[in-house]
Amino acid sequence: MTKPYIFVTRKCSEQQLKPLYEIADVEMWPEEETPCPRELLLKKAARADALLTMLSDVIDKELIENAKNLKVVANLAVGYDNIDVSFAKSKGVIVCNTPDILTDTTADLTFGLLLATARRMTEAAEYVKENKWKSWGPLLLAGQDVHHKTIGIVGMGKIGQAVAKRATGFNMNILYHNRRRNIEVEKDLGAQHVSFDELLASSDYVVCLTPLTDETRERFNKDAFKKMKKTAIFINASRGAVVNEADLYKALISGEISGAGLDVFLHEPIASDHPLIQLKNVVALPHIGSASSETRHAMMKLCADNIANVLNGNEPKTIVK
Ligand code: 8YV
Repeated sequence: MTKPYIFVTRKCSEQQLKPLYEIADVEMWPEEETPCPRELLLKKAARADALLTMLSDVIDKELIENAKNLKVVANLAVGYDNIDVSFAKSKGVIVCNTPDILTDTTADLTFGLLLATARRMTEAAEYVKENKWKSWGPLLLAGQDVHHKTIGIVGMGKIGQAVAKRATGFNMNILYHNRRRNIEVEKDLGAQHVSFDELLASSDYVVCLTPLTDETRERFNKDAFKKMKKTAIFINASRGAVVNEADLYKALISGEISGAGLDVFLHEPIASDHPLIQLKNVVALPHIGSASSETRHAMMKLCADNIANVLNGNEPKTIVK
């Protein structure tokens, strides 16, 4: 019997993918940072039994339609907005993601980004490295406090809750907005559910952690930024497309809000001359929410286990429903 064929769209640790090498012919795109070109991905997918994919791979109708042997797509991410899940399902293709194991790592980064933006850490670090530190002034690089301020979390899923937990350590007042209220979170973390508008108006830090859906696309637009405090800092660790970047840029230069910490962008990688990332009051990161070595390795292993389970006729560990 011929072995199944698995295509892995980016260089991953072979050690973590061991369960796959034991049961299949595994081919891996050899680049760590450059995505597999679309044409090649289509070609590989056409004969693949399984794909291990990244957020940057578009797994759409065209690809799925032509992938006659495809049984499972394991996405190295908790999000799956790059995959046409309902079409995959209609073709009997199972979609898996990597929830839970990245929750704390992503919450650490999100809270760190909030701290870095509020306390102007990247600007201050550059100041030292660029040899600008010649003396000391009482308001030199003064940022704003985080402790005892109000954090407003939009999207109180697992990562949102983990961020809220961190905020309690900073004695923050916690507001949240979510499609569904979560009474447990309210009891455990003292978080208060409010409307989107109330959250915008009352928060010192507005933290976006929603998945990208038709409902959340460009939710942070000029109307939203207008409703925020002039001193507010906007943090985005979900998806770039939940923000209208032109509106965010205008809000930042006009002083409608005071700063932004962004780990995600509409087009990634963002162009180095993009006006948004030139601003002093913006801290920009290259989508590293889950990027600790431990977590990324665990994500690879989970993808491998999910694919192996499906190809062996078993239930995957984490399936997108
Ligand atoms: C990804 C993410 O893991 O999990 C997600 O949804 O956004 C990140 O943690 C990363 O972009 C690799 O695909």
